[in-house]
Amino acid sequence: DQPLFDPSSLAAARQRSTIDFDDGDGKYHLRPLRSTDFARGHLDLLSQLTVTGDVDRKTYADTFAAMKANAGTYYIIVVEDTHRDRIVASGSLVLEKKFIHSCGQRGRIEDIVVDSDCRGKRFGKIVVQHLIALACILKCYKISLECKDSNVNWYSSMGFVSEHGNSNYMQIRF
Ligand code: 16G
Repeated sequence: DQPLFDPSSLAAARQRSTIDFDDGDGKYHLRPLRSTDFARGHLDLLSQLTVTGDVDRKTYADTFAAMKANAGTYYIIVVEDTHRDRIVASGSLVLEKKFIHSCGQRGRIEDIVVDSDCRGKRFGKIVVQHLIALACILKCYKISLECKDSNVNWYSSMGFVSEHGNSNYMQIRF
């Protein structure tokens, strides 16, 4: 059982994040994805966002290992409900190296999903705000995302701005 990335960078992001995480007296943990999260229903949660396909434990573990081997690229954070041993929120930050912007890097925010049973706890905002703080710490010059029409206002409320005349393509420049 290993974390996808060094938890200390998430701890640093937590200090910068402007939103307070109510952990329900220790019931909820905000942490990097772990290789054992297959058993905690990570894919079931992702299936609330889109098709996941029929992925078995080994394929999940191989994909996790491939992500982890690309150090400094994949940052997936989750909220675990420790009472139910389930993942109830998840979001990804993926970094891409560039020659432009002084050999900088950009980030992409992907696969933001909150369990439909856990709405109203602000877990979505907490995950996204921590990914924004993480991108800042990791020195991204910008982060971007694509989202449904119905989520444009929600992402605007966290500082994302539509660009190129496409309201569903949104970014934050640091
Ligand atoms: C949304 C997600 C994107 C995800 C896609 C899946 C965010 C900000 N956007 O656009 O990351 O990959 O849905 O839909 O979470 P698809 O199966 O049609 O690609």
